[in-house]
Amino acid sequence: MDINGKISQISTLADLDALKSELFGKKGYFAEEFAKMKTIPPAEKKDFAANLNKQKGEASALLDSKRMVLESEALKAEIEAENIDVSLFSTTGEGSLHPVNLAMEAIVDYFYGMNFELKTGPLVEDDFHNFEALNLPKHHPAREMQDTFYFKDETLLRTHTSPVQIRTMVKEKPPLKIIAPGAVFRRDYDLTHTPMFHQVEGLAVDGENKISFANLKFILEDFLTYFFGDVDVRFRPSFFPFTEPSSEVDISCVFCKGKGCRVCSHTGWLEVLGCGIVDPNVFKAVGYENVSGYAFGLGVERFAMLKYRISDLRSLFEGDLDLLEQFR
Ligand code: 2U9
Repeated sequence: MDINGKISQISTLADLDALKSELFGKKGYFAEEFAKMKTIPPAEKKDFAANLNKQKGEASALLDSKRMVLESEALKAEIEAENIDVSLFSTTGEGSLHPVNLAMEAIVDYFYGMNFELKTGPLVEDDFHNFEALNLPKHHPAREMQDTFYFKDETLLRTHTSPVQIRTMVKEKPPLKIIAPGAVFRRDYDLTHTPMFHQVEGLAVDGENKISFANLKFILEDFLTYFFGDVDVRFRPSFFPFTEPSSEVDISCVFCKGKGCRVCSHTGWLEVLGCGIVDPNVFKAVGYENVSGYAFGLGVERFAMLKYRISDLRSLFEGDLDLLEQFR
């Protein structure tokens, strides 16, 4: 029998299985050939058997490699049939930016228009850029508020976008005005906190005594009325390790216009960002001398929720089409 010829003609896995039983089955070719041993003269038996075993081994190996080829062709055909062409037009409607990205773009647009330069940096950071340079030395209790995810090589997921400002100052000379948007990570998970969220932080640095709290108040009041419309803005003293003095900033409640409701806990105010005059220790860490500066930071999810009246933070992370389609 021309076994090689038969195997080379096979084009489907079903044909292959059929040929396999034709060759190796109980009443198959090799069974019948071995049965002929009885009639072979004793002197020729050894050669006959050796030849047959060789044929059998070769046929088995050929069938195995043919099976591999046919199976990979079948898999390729299956993948090609299932292939999704992401460049095709949608039949269900156009996509849209996620509300967090919409808010982030609106925030960045404002500061871009105010001559701030856009900067980004790595999500996996080291201790120096994320903590040490920001006046948060090892074992400082303020680190507990920003616990994060650590890797074995002492790198970590950044807890704020501040390392972007540190990297910029290490590389570039003052004066500078920069805005740093992006994802940040913290060991937090409850109704109002997620392990990943987005921040936009800003930093302005110029010569000694050139930048004051008045400059900071102006830009944030202007920005908040640009973003939220006609709101009142109030500054409250606070503490951050990287700024001194520091302040938290509230806007009059966008839901009740300051009258007091459940969202603002009947205070009439909503806390929206933190800011301050950059602590001299931060400038020392990056080798800046005789400078002054202001910095601020905000959580983009909170801005998106207040602007678009989204009540549950978790809905921003669920890919819920009922929510997302409203932003088309
Ligand atoms: C450098 C120096 C100072 C950035 C600042 C805050 C205050 C702040 C929070 C807002 C809501 C974090 O996302 S949030 O939870 N941020 O309150 N951020 S000052 O200060 C800096 C940054 C970089 C070099």
